[in-house]
Amino acid sequence: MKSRIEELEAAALTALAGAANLAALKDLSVEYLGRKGKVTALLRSLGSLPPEERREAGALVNAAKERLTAAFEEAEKRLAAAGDENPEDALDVTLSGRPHPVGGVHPLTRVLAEICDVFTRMGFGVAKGPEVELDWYNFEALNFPPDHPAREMQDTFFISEKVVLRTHTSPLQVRTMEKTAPPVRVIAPGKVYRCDSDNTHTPMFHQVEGLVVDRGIGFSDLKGCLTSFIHRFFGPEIPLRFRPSFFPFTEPSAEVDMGCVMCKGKGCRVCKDTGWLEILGSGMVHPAVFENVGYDTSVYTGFAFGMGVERIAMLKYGIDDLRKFFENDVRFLAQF
Ligand code: 2U9
Repeated sequence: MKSRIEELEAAALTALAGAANLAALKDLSVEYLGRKGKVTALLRSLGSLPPEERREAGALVNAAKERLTAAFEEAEKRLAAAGDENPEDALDVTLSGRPHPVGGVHPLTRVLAEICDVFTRMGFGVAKGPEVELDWYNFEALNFPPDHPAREMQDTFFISEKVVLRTHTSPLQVRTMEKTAPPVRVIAPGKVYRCDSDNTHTPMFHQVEGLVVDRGIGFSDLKGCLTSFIHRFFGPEIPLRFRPSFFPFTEPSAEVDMGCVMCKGKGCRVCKDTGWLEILGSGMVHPAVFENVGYDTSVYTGFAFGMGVERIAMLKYGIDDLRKFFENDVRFLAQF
């Protein structure tokens, strides 16, 4: 009897050592310690022993059962801590995959990059600079004298009397001209700030401005450059018109309209039944601006232009509400 107990215990411990995972361990536990298991059967068989042997054999089987129970518990802890390493149990290859949503480029970033791309292909450089600006770069150098009424159009956020959040990206071109002698061919993309907030205005928006300075630059260069841009960006068939306008930093100035991309000029809600959409502002750089940066106005002329990126993006993608760009609703953003 003693050797049968020892053999059974040894066999159980060998099997236990080979159990690769919790499921195999459970099967072994049933096989040895379960109600119909081998140890239980051995205990039951004690009844057939002569009474004088029964007591000693009973003690041996019970001791073996206790050791095995402890060994099973130990093995269970070890396997649970190590994680289930049998790939068949760890991985259900029939489960459908978990989707990992892929992020996208924000529509404004995309449109900004596309605008810059058209101009860099034409040979423009890209200027970068501070969003917190000196009054000099934002206004004075651009021919806005102190107390000039045109300053009021800009709804400025003031940091202090002489420091503002830039209301346009024009300071970048002034800084470029200060650093570089003509010829200059640069675009100035970036965030601008105006103290204005309603359905069609946000306190921060994006602009791309441009500046070309050289000998003999005329209004025809302005028209050619902006026509090329709009035709590249919106399509080669789009009609354009140049309307007289006013900006302190350009003279003469012109606003550029393109045929409505929604109704093809027939008249609709977007173009307010005019058939035309205002797309950018432009003009020949005012000589006072050149004087402020030390450019010789008897030698150099130039043109400049500016556009709102949100407006361009709305027209390009048929978006009807400016605020959609800033709500960060993924259902909107995922469409781009
Ligand atoms: C320098 C000289 C001249 C930049 C220009 C405009 C016309 C213009 C608006 C378009 C829509 C601003 O975002 S918007 O509201 N801009 O109409 N901007 S000319 O002229 C410059 C810039 C820099 C040194």
